[in-house]
Amino acid sequence: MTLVERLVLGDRLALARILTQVENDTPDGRQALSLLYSRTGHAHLIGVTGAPGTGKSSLVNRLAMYFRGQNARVAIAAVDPSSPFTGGAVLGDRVRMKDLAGDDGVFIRSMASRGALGGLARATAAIVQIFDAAGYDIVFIETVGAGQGEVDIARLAHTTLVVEAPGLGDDIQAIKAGILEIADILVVNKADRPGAENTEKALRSVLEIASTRITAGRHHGRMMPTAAAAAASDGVWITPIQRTVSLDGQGIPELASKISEHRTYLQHSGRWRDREHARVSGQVEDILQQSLLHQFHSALPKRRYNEIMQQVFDKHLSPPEAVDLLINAAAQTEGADMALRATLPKASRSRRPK
Ligand SMILES: Nc1nc2c(ncn2[C@@H]2O[C@H](COP(=O)(O)OP(=O)(O)OP(=O)(O)O)[C@@H](O)[C@H]2O)c(=O)[nH]1
Ligand SMILES: [Mg+2]
Repeated sequence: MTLVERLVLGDRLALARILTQVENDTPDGRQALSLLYSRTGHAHLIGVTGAPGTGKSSLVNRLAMYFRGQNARVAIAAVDPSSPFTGGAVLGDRVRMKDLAGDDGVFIRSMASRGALGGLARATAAIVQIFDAAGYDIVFIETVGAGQGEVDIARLAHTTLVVEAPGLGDDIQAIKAGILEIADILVVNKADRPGAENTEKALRSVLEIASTRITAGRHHGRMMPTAAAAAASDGVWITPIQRTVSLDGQGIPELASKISEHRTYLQHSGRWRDREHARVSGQVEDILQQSLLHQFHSALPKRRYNEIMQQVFDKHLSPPEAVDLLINAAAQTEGADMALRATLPKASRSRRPK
């Protein structure tokens, strides 16, 4: 039996192996992804992001247990772009998620970044699809921080939770700057700690500012807050704030029902499909770029590449001129791929490289 056949039958070892292949983007991994793709599209993808130590893993642990209680199968991808050390991240998450150990309906995967965040987003997208195809109903994607990389990863999700905790004070500023825009639900975790109320108030005022802007109609395009985006069309989703205590589970059932409400909202408003389409086209674009670049580099001799680069360094060629020349040179090499030839800029198609 093949690994893919075993995965479909629920074999966890096969799933683990395929996840590794997919994460490393091996030919076997790509093949598995292709074979399994038609089985995807059922899982609810839930992104969980926020500053380090706000309690994301503990929260995911609690939510996972809650959804298990409703008989959903739950997978967790814990992404740690900030730490280059696999060991620490894996160990920490395993320990905190120990409540779920031994449960067959739960699968936890920790991923450490290997430098490139673009690569990490690509790997995460693929891993999430494998979980989906393997029949997990809910897939959590935990990421740390508030950078572009995390935003890219959050875009993979249908529902994004942004987790705050009291005592971080000025972090609200950072939230204002960007991450709030991706939040479908705001969570004030560690509500047992002093200052939870102030954190919630601060978040609420930020949300109010955002919603005033909606009414003023000043937000356009992808970067507008989800609430604004929703209000701009027929359906309305007002980003709720939920207090939780991951230590003892307070607020978890309420948070879980907000997550389910968001899913219903997405499905009824047509936004579920929109998000699916956005995610999948982003994935295709990403693979397309990667593969064209790969074809380009394998077609063009390194020596020729360096010669042209040297001309840019010497100011004999501008960067755009160099790109024209490079593409032209690569497309005219023996055995250059058809796809690469098609990328030839029209103007330079007849021109011979210098
Ligand atoms: N008092 C209190 N402590 C909490 C709560 N939730 C989590 N913690 C503690 O906060 C610490 C960090 O929790 P994690 O769940 O690892 O937080 P995280 O956001 O996943 O951390 P990173 O992945 O390292 O960014 C741990 O010591 C938890 O026990 C809570 O609701 N109240
Ligand atoms: Mg964590």
